Amino acid sequence: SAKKNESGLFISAQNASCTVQIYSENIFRINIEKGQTASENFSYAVIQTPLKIKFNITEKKDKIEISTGSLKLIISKFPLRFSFYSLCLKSPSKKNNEILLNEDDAFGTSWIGTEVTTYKKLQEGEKFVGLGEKNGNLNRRGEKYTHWNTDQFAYPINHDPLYCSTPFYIGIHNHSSYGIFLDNTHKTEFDFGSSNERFSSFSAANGSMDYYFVHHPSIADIIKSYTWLTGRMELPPSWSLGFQQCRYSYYPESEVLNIAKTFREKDIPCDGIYLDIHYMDEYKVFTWHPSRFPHPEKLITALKKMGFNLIVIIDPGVKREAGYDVYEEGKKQNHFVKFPNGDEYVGQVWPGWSCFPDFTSAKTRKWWGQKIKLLTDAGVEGFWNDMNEPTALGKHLPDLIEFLFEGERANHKKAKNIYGMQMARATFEGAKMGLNKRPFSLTRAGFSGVQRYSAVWTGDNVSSDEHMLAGVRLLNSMGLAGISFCGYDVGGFAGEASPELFARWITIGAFSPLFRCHSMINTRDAEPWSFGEEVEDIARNYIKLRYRLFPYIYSSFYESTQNGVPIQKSLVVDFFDDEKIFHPDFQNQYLFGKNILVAPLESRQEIAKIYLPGEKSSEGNGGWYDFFTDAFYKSGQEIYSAAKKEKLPVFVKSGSIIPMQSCVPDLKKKPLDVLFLHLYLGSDGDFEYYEDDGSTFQYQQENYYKRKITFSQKGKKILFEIPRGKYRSCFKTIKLLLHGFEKTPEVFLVNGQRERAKPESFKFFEPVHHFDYFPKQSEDPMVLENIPALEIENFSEKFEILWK
Ligand code: MIG
Repeated sequence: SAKKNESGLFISAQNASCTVQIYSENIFRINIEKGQTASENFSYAVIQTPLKIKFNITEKKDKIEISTGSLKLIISKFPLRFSFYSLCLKSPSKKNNEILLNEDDAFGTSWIGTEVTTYKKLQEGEKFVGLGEKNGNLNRRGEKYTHWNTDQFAYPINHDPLYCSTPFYIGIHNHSSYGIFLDNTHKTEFDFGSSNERFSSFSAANGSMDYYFVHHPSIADIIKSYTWLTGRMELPPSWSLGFQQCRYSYYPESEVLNIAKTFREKDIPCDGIYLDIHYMDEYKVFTWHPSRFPHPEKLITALKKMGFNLIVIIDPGVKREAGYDVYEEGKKQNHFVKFPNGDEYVGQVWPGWSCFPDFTSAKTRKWWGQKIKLLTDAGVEGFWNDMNEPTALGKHLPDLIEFLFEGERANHKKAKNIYGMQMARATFEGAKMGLNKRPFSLTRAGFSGVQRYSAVWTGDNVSSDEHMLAGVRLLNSMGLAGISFCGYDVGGFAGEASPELFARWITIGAFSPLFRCHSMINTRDAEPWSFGEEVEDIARNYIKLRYRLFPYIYSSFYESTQNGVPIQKSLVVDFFDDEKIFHPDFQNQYLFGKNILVAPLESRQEIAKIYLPGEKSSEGNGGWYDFFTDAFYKSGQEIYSAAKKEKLPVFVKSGSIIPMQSCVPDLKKKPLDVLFLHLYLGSDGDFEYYEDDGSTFQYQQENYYKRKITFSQKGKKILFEIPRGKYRSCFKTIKLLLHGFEKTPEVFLVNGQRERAKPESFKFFEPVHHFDYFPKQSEDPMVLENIPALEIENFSEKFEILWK
């Protein structure tokens, strides 16, 4: 029997009950439980409640139909099965009322012991993508994955599970796509037809079958809906988008200062330096080692003078030691995780036997946040949460330990996957209070929604070519699960990179959201200058390029805070209907921001095979430009491109608008007052430019400079809309560089005024010095000559540029 209510309906079946809730036009929640009661499942991940929208329900003898304008669910009664249909597909190849997903007739949702599983029919040609930090191919068909936050040092590239769990995937078939988010923190499993041709399934070891079905015609919108449900990242401080140098571990303070000085002497931009566990006194969290770091404030002030922020590691384990105030306080105030009989759980981590704060308690998070103040008071602005799977030096904590879980109470089996995210939350919220400006926070473990509190990195990778490319795929996949700010250890954590590998890795890393070098204790030096002068030149070139691209990158981050669309964006987001992008040769390719295509490749490979996606149209001249040479290629073809280590294959889509600035040593410094706007002709395009002070929360009071720029190919027109917001751009002049004219028009009309374009040369890189046999410069100077450029000085009002 079914009962209609405000947000959907409640269904009572023979052995189970089911709540269907309409969250939005495009999101339906299904929650199936044993027994006849509908419980309000508490969720750490979901921050929304159902929108008040209209939906229709019709009930017949054997089925119930429930629909919004976009999505229809047919629930058959005997047996209870769920089928989803699209009502929002419009193009001829994508038909409405076609099945998006239905269930295995025999199995539907069922239990084995406490484990609950939902079986969906494999659709014809169905592909699966996403699931966050998961190894493997872009298309996950034929594989099975587990979500169980795990500390795995030097994980093999097919290893599963890793550190962070986001049980959200996207299914693709029949020119259409949908998303499923299983909101259950227990161990969950996703089987995409791994040993059968009949079903895909998802299951949870315990708790209810609580999932959200999301559907839109585009994957970007599916991610937008998923991040509406689970939240989006807050705008990070601009400095955290610069280059960051890490090491296990830099100490004492003189070494830290030396590293900082070397960056400046060598003219390599950098914004952050990390302290790993050796900065603490006996690895005790919230302490400083007395001889290695006797004057943290002084050190931090000196670093800030040179343009660096300090980021420190924080582990959850609190050393059990009489007289250690953090331990004593935590014990007295009841902050630590306990066994069911009330004894403290004690596990072994870096400081020795340690207790674990219960981050699923609001009181404990607050306490932790106040401790963070000890660090912010010293001037720390970056926080690196490690070991929060949680792990006892790679070992699993006992299942019976207990967590508050916001009053619901839970054992470790239920709390494990959420622990890391709640630690990141405690750290982030404490840091915000302590700093009163945007902190940078990084975490290893997390769960769906972790993006609200922290960036995530992919843990202990290895210095190898295959790991470098596997890492690219990890980030591509994390972006599909709402984690826009993510990164891998450039150069590889475990093992040692060859100069070639380090060079390639840093060029790719320059086009990743979090750009950080890190390496393991007792391995070779791994700073950008540690691999010889040739590699140093390459590293400098690409790090500088990253800094020059800052206006583009920052605008992309801003956009992602608004719609959750990944910054490192797998090609599947824009081109899911194109078979080719799933091909192993091309699956690593991604877009960095809206329009820059990156084609990563192994270090020794000197020729890249690349697929340039997009429709092959006879009309128009849409396509891709080689970023460094301006060579133009039509969409929808495979090409080969020279890819020596100093030239990563990077392309820009026609119709792109890419803003760039002059290079700065660190992003707290203002660039020169010219904003370079590169426009690539060929198709229509637009870009939302975004700027603010880069560090405070003032942008939340409209203290930003936001401006839409649109380009019409047919109309031969570029339009700059009136800037929105109260912030004043730091740029005084726009230099518009027009790429792709076969013949430059004689005159341009800038707001009606006749102007001539001046030929400009644009230099990407300084020559690289090769030292193989004898000193020689790179053959390719990477300068673009004769690009028509227009200089616009007064650009505060709306204006347009026309040509014939
Ligand atoms: O047990 O803090 O993934 O980045 O350097 C190892 C030392 C603990 C693991 C992290 C790694 C970090 C290391 N940590």
